Amino acid sequence: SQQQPLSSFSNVTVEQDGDGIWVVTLNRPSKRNALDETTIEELIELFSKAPRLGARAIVLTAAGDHFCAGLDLIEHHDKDRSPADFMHVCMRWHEAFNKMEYGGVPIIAALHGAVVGGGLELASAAHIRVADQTAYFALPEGQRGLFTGGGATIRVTDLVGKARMIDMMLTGRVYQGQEAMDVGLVQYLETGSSLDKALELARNSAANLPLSNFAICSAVSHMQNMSALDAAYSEAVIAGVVNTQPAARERLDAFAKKTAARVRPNS
Ligand code: 1HE
Repeated sequence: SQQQPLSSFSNVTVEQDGDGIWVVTLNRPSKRNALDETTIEELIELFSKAPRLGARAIVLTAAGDHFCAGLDLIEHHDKDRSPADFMHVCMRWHEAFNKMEYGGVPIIAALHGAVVGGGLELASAAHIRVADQTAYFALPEGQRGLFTGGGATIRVTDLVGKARMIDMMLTGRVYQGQEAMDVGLVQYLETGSSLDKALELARNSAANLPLSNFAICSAVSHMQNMSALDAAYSEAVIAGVVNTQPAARERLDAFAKKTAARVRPNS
């Protein structure tokens, strides 16, 4: 069936170039891009549709001085939600972030300013994180009388390990700069613009065959949820499909004819 186009969003903007590079911008800077229910619904639609609307790589960025302040605390305060209400809120966050992590299209988060609480949960659902010198990371939920509900217990723990995760949650510890790199919160730390670097990485990733990227940006995550035995089986099946794709033939021919680039150390 024909894929429906994107709705017009109020809190998120989407720019697409002719090569399938999408730039998705959280666009509620006056509220530091806090994640309200509307934004989460927009992210669900966007990341559900993007793989079938031709996105080859997506850069996730944000307007204003901060990437994202996490859960919209004012909305949460005003709605005075019940446990069931908030459970359903969290289920929608999981829907959005799972669409990102398992959707098969590379997502590169370009980070600056506060990347805190649910903002860090959002960033951790991307496949690559790039920080600039202003970016800082924390989980202030404990201090606010809250708990993470958007997947941090899984994804941030995967990035930094259990001991650092519990320390961040208990003490509100802030990571930034080289330390954020060293603990694994980000993969790139830029002296210049994180957006420029994320765009470069997106273009590089988009030069891979889409089926390879689909496997990279879904299979690794799925395999983490499996036993080693099932993961090895799945890897064999996926490699069977990906590594025999007709589109790979030309790249293999180039290697055989010695015209393909060789892997060399960084200069
Ligand atoms: C907000 C939010 C928000 C700002 N919800 N409205 N997250 C936090 O605990 C982070 C809370 N926010 C902050 O610590 C700071 O706002 C920032 C470091 C992000 C930015 O500081 P600053 O000085 O630039 O801005 P500000 O003056 O604090 O806020 C500017 C406006 O943004 C103000 O609104 P205004 O209408 O009074 O102008 C703030 O109310 C608004 N704002 N952050 C709503 N978070 C699924 S569970 C997830 C659990 C969590 O994510 S807990 C949240 C953790």
